[in-house]
Amino acid sequence: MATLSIDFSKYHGLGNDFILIDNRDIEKPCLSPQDAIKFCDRHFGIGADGVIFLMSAGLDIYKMRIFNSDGSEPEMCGNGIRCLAKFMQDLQIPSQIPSQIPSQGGGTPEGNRYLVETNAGLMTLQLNPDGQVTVDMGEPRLLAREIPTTLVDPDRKVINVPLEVDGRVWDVTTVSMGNPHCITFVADVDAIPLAELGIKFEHHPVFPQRINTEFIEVVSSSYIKMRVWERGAGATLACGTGACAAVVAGVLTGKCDRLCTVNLPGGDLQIYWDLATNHVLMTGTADKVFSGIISA
Ligand code: ZDP
Repeated sequence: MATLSIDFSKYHGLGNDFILIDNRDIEKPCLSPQDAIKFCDRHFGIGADGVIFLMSAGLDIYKMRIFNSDGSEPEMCGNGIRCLAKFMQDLQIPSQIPSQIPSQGGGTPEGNRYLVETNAGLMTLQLNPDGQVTVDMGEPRLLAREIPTTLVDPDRKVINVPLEVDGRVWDVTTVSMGNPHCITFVADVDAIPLAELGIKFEHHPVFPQRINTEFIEVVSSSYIKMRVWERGAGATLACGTGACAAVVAGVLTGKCDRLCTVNLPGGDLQIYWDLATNHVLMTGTADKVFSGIISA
């Protein structure tokens, strides 16, 4: 007998794909982590890297929650939050703050702007007239205890620190964008055995909350190529928080400009780490694929 009947929409940001659910009317996510595992399955379910819930945290206050495809709950999700911005616009939720983008014809400014709470803090989402979404991802966190990692003393930063994984020493830089990232610069990202290494980084004992791992090839100071192994989701076509973390690591190690394009298997993201505010801005696409009803 059917026990569930839930409307959902499928979106993706550069091929990083999510099941989005309007969960504003109830306090808890309407799916359990076990349901998330089931519906994310690409053969026995809808197929996705995660499930995202649009929650209401009070009158006109929105919150994002997300389950990875393994049922774990990360603090934040960069590609997912761009999809959420599109989802909120498609639900005709009015702009919460005045747009910063002047209209072409001099009338009402274009592009909804939303404020969304996450477990990594408050994010500002801007829908751009060209269809892309810019998210103010807030400040990167760099201290070892904020990642968290035991690689160095808790109040120090991990910038180019040697770490042995799979019998090889890698110089790593760690950055938290709310969720933890370990960045390694390599000569050729396509030569990296991603699945084999990624799982070993993810479960390395120096990362008590596990880790997302990004391998970066610097093509130029304003263009880098990234391959990612995500905590709880494995190899994905893109990772928004990872792209932000990679540019922060690139700036800290003198390899990247503050404005940098990150090429991922699913496409490009523009990242800007603003010196004046210390905030990281991420711009990229987010697209709807289809809607349906979960009935199980
Ligand atoms: O931190 C984690 O456990 C990630 N798997 C969360 C998802 C991150 C994501 N790929 C992104 O774009 O930031 C969705």
